[in-house]
Amino acid sequence: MIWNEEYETMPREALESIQLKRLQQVVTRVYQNVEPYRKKMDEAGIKPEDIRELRDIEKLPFTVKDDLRDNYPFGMFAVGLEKVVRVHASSGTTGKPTVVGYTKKDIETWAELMARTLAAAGVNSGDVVHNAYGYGLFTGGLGFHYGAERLGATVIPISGGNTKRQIMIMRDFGSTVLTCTPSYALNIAEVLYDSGIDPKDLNLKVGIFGAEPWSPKMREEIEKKLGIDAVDIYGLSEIIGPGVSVECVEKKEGLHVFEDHFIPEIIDPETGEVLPYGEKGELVFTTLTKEAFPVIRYRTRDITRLIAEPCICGRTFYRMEKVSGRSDDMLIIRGVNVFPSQIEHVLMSVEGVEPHYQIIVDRQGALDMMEVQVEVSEEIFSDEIKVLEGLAKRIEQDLKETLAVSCKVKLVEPRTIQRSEGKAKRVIDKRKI
Ligand code: DLL
Repeated sequence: MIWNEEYETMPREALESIQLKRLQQVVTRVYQNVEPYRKKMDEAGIKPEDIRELRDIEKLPFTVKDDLRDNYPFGMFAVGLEKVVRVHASSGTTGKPTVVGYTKKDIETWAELMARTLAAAGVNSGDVVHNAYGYGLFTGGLGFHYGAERLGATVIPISGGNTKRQIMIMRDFGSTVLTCTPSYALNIAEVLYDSGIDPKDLNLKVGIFGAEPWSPKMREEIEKKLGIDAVDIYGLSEIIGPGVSVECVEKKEGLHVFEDHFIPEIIDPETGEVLPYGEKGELVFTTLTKEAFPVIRYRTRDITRLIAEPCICGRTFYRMEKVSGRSDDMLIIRGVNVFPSQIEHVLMSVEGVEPHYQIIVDRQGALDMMEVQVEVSEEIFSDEIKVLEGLAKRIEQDLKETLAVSCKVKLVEPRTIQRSEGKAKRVIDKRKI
């Protein structure tokens, strides 16, 4: 179902004229109200009047996470706190969190975008949404909550954790929609099987999973184990939270970006150049309508490409391909660039290997060492040592072929790698400590 036909199926030309008008407005607003933006634009010799066509966006300076840190906590808000009705924050890997703010109207916009998101996944007012994203400073819980209410669905604000109780509630309340991270969905599936409950006894029909990268193979696993459609949702606190882009359940291929509110660009992460249409690179977003915390050309570090091809669902918004990794997630192992997503891809193509793994990086003397710990199924684990060793060797070879660097593979007993209740921690890099 399409929640907002008028905007979501708007002809491109009309959409682009709205985008230009809104871009001019937001650039003027940040220039007038947010000192760090004014300073950067003055340094670059750009005035709001220089934005005459959409392509002029390329003249504007980028915004990066450090800009937000340097102006912690509220220094990049474009309105006074008396207009801010909510703050959220995302915990970075280092130091202080990134703080974002919303006016009353921003909360309205967000609820609208999340209603569109849920509708794209096939949710309607008769559905019971089991919302297991974390409630709190994280944007996931409350983002979905407001969207589900706007749509008129019944929302269960369960938040993350206490998986057994989640399952009881899911069964007793007849939840039809599951919203959580993909790693937590797998965790729930596992506990479900342990409790001897057949997923068919539940009412679940669809899950909307995001907030972390997950491979197409992981989707297959979740869909099979829970007997549902699994749809990908993308977003980040700096832009609004969840509700930046989502797959439609009709196609499940590429996430429609809500382009009437956000302009996406793809740049070369090394040079900052905008890449020609269709190329893979770093995703950059400009918000067009946000009042409290507008952002101009924010570098997400997420790697993807844009798809302009029309979609069977009827939405005219461009799609972004499933995020394949982050430019700053890249590990450098003995000089070779390695992405965790490449490792996941290799692991998931091996029979008997479970989707639970962890990558441990350490340094021995001057040499980087990488160990991939991965769970195998009960059957494999109870096999002879020789069989296990053979399998580990095979995965080591496959990884070496893909990554061009060698690593050690350790097959571990089922259920030994810590399960996630929110975003999974895949990499432990001991070199930095
Ligand atoms: O994770 C917002 C969100 C909540 C999205 C619930 C979807 C569902 P942050 O905590 O600020 O916000 O983290 C943002 O998470 O830059 C990506 O690296 C990653 N990420 C989010 N969604 C996806 C996805 C929320 N579908 C960061 N695929 C982003 C891959 C994702 N990575």
